[in-house]
Amino acid sequence: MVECLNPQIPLLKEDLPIALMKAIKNPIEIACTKQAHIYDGVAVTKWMYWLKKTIKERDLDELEVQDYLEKMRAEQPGYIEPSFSTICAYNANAAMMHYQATKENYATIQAKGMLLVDSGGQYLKGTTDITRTLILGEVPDVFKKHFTLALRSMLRLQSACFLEGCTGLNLDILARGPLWDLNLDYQCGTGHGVGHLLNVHEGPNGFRWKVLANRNEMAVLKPGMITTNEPGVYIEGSHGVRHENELLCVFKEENASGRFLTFEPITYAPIDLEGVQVELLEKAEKEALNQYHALVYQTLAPYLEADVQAWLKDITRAL
Ligand SMILES: [Mn+2]
Repeated sequence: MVECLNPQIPLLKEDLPIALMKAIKNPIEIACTKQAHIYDGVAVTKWMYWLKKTIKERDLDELEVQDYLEKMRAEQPGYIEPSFSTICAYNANAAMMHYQATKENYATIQAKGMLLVDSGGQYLKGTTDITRTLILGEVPDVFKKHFTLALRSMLRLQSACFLEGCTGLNLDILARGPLWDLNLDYQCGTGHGVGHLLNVHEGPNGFRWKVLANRNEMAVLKPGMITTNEPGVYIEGSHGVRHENELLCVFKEENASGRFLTFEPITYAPIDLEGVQVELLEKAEKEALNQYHALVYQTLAPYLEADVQAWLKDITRAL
């Protein structure tokens, strides 16, 4: 029981069975949400192609860039609306985790620096949430260093293999470890559950390192759960980078040691290789990136016109 404004009506604070029924997606929800992610990936890829091409020709601004992404999503089958307000943040703006460009306050984007865009869509087939950080031209070396660091974090969690019984608290260090090694951190969770054509933030599953009494994200990870994986590096007054894929928890193998689970990324969009410093990637991380990019290309190519497809082929090339 918890306190309530009207003490005559106590609130029940128990885990209700419906929370897990929502969080563990059934086979139809999984098949549909994968289709929604393909549509979303097509929209994001077309938008990235446009952005990379257009910024070489003229300046853009944060509002125009986010409007174009919305336009690409609106062309997709069953698209309804954004799943949350888009964060389109240039250079130092990206260091503010919840920055929002407005008509009164937005930045001009030039063919240099880095752009972070966190966005998602509600489709009849499901809900998406994706972040990509794009290199727009010349950037200081430290931007690429942090781009690669956040990517290592994302890839390590995406590649996790773990015993059933783990919560997001057990696995968070896989993402946060590379940052902690350098005395860096991001002041937020690593990821959250995603609803099926429902809230883009949905408990009880999530990835975070800290036990917070007022949050219920201690759920044991189960096959069928979908959780975002979105580590980042934020340097106040300078830049911010975040890479976000959604992960579907799946069964891997059962043996004498127990029941092993792993993740399958269900976000299909390229990582901007222009930001990657290959020499900073460990062997397994490089393999995970190549494997992910092969999946992205194979999944999206049939939906793309020749020019976008050729661009995607190049940006997803194996390192
Ligand atoms: Mn998210």
